[in-house]
Amino acid sequence: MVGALRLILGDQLSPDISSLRDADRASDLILIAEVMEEATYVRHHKKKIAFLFAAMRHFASELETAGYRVRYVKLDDPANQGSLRGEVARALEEHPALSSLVMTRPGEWRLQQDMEIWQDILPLPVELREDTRFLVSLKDFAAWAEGRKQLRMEYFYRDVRRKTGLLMDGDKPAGGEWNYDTENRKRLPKDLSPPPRYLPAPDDLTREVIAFVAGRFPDHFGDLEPWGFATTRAGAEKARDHFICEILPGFGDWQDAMARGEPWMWHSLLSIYLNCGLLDPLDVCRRAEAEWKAGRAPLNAVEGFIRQIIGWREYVRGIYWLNMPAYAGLNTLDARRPLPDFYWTGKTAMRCMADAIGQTRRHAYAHHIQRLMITGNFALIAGLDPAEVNEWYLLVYADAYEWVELPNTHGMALHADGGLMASKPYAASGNYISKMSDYCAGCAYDVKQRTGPRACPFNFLYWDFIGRHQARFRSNPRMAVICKSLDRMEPAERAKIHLQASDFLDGPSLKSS
Ligand code: FAD
Ligand code: DLZ
Ligand code: SF4
Repeated sequence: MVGALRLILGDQLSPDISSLRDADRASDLILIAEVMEEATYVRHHKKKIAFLFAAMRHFASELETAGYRVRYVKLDDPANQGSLRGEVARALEEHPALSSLVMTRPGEWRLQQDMEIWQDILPLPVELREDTRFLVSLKDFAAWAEGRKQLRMEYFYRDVRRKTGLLMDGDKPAGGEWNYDTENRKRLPKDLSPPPRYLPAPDDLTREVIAFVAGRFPDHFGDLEPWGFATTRAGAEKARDHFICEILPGFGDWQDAMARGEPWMWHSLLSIYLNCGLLDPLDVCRRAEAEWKAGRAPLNAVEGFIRQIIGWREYVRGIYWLNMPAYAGLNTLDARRPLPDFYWTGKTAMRCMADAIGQTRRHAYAHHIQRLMITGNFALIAGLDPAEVNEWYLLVYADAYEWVELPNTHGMALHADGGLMASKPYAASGNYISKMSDYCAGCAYDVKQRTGPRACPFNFLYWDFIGRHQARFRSNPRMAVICKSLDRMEPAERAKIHLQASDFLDGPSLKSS
């Protein structure tokens, strides 16, 4: 019997993945493999590994139920070769009748580089297919980007709205505006608590995987308990439906708000399922749109949510593949400081940082504003090395794959790409954090002080950051006002800021091992 070997990666758990198109259930063999190389190329959060292995095992059963022949290799298989390439070679050796290898392009450049040479070392035709689970192909993104001076997400997003017809009223945006972000910046009122979330307990298979990961990856970052992720498609769909029906109406209003001890707020918690293929992005958006059409969710919430998926998510993927591999090496602001230990331990007197990092350890999750304006903002204004920061983001979050993590970190948070993605750095002083959260009341630092023993580090680091890069920022119209404010500051105050920032950055609180 002649057939194809079809390799499916841990983040390709979609029945309509392009590598399965035209699969012959009788003669083809589907390979899914847990391998050390993928589990350790960065020291992923334990929860990320457990989630993915459990989801991979469930997906293998799903395919078997659908009639496919599946070869599932567990990590503790004594013959496990430790790499995807090794497992492909072993499968072909054991199934000599297979006459081709079919794969879908991976989500990371390093693996794609590896796969591109498989044709030279394997004795059969190798086909690497496009990943068609995105709304905009890489070819179409490149065509959109061609000749543009600035690649602004907003214009890209409008094109995708037109293309999909989502929230369109003929050729006009529903409600008259493309973007309702001005309505989405509310601070959480004191008497309002975020709603309860769907955080399922592990099933038997997942429990077994959790125990295995605890024993096999004890030194990796993060906690395995409490659990809270679905690991089947049906579970992911339940999480989606819970979000759409119960949470979505508040998504817009509190999208930028933060509250201590409240990791989820009104965010969807769906990236983990979207990124590994358990949910389909367009389907999720159509369901959100239906809620607005039925009058059950307001336009600012639904538009904001849909924009994140058909706008930002598609856009960062395009940016990644258009610019790799050079993108990862960019360091426009010449940031060189090592990552402080508290990014791992969460032990810092900065209450906002301790909360964001603590929940990252516990849940392998932080919402966007925490990633961007707390841990990302601190890394930016403290001048932390983008390579170290990037590795941190890639390993600590359960939804992290380089195609989505890198542009968000390098481009959005760190401005390491010199403004390719964001027209100005997302740098902010403690005032922003104080406005959007309840972190500052009860912090050891005083958010109102710029210098002095209790001054909030975000304050002196922010002004020192502007001072360090003033020559570059002056020519940016969106930074001109802030540069002028710095110009107006007394030289003695500027010197004080610089001294305090230097003492802090070189002092014990930023120790790194
Ligand atoms: P929601 O707030 O509910 O948003 C809905 C969906 O929109 C998300 O599920 C996600 O699919 C999409 N989305 C929202 N913002 C973005 C964005 N900026 N880029 C791409 N998709 C977006 N997202 C990841 O999926 N993986 C990452 O590794 C990742 N790393 C990040 C690193 C930094 C420094 C920053 C600032 C952002 C990062 N993001 C990443 C984007 C965003 O923070 C997460 O997608 C979001 O927090 C996931 O939680 P959620 O599903 O509750 O999102
Ligand atoms: C993240 C991850 C982990 C932890 N383990 C595996 C694995 O054992 N086998 C596998 O096929 N994929 C795994 N992945 C996901 C891959 O790293 C991911 O497919 C690539 O990074 C490309 O996005
Ligand atoms: Fe964070 Fe500064 Fe507020 Fe403390 S005072 S929580 S360090 S912003």
